[in-house]
Amino acid sequence: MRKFLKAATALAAAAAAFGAAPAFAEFNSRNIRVSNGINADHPVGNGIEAMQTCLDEKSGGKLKLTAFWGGALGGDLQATQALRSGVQEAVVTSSSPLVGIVPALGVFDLPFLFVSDEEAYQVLDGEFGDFINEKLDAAGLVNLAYWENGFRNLSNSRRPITRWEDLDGLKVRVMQNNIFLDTFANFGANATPMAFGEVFSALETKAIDAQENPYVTIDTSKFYEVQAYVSETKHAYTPFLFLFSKAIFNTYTPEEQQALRDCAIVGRDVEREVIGDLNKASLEKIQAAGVQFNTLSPEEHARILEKSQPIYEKHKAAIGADVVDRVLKILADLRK
Ligand code: TK8
Repeated sequence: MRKFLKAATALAAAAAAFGAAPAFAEFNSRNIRVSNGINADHPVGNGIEAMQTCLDEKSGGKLKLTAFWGGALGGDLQATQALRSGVQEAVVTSSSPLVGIVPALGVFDLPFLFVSDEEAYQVLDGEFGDFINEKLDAAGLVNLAYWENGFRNLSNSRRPITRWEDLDGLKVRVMQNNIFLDTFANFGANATPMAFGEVFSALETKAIDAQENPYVTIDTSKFYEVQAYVSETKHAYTPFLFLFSKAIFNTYTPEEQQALRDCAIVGRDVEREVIGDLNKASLEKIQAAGVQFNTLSPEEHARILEKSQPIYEKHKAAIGADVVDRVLKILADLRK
């Protein structure tokens, strides 16, 4: 009897000790604000949902993402500065408006750098992506993962663009980025830098004629409602960065940090997959709304590519010659 009691007490003590350890002790309750310039029905929304499901499992529901859409917390650049000063946790931003903070990001703005999604994924998810991440880190920004914005195409209210000369005199909104500015000025366009949040009304009031973004953005940001032509130019693949404030990240436990890194990759994969599916549907929706669509012939594609080459030399020093050479070497090896 005594023996039995002793064993039972030991068992109960062990159970109590086990039960007393709070579940997910390494995790604190965190409300993580993630701002976006695009709208909730953009595939970034699917990515954030998948990331949240992953975080719920890993943290027992303690790490919570709250997304703000349509630039509600400010545009890409403004939100990124809020991260750097530690007053906002996270942002999904285009790399292009951030070249003033990290000049090396300009490498992704070089016209016609990537030829396919697969190539972009290999470069971004590989050692080159890590190399850029170190530079972001030095600027107070933790890049959890490269999400997809995608190949950019041109829409306008004037005429189909079938060759680069058709851009002559066209008022094109470009991101706040000198490489985009020069790329379009070089085609003879009147390139106008503007924050994303102002694009719809500028198109609507005809303050500008044209803008360039992936189909899913032309769809979900409703640009097709105020544009008459869409031309498939695929002149750049600019990534989204899932940035976290380094100042805030540094106050998180290693388990919280790891969960965020892992789940940002889960979200990335879902987001890229949904974009892959939605691209075609978005283009169909744009056309069904009455927007005229055209592609460039292979000859004109070759000409526009050729015409863009001086941009590489012109911006090489500003981006960092080592950065440009490095990516070109990786791409040459991938294409062997
Ligand atoms: C949304 C932007 C947008 C980008 C642009 O905040 O500015 O044209 O392509 O997706 O990041």
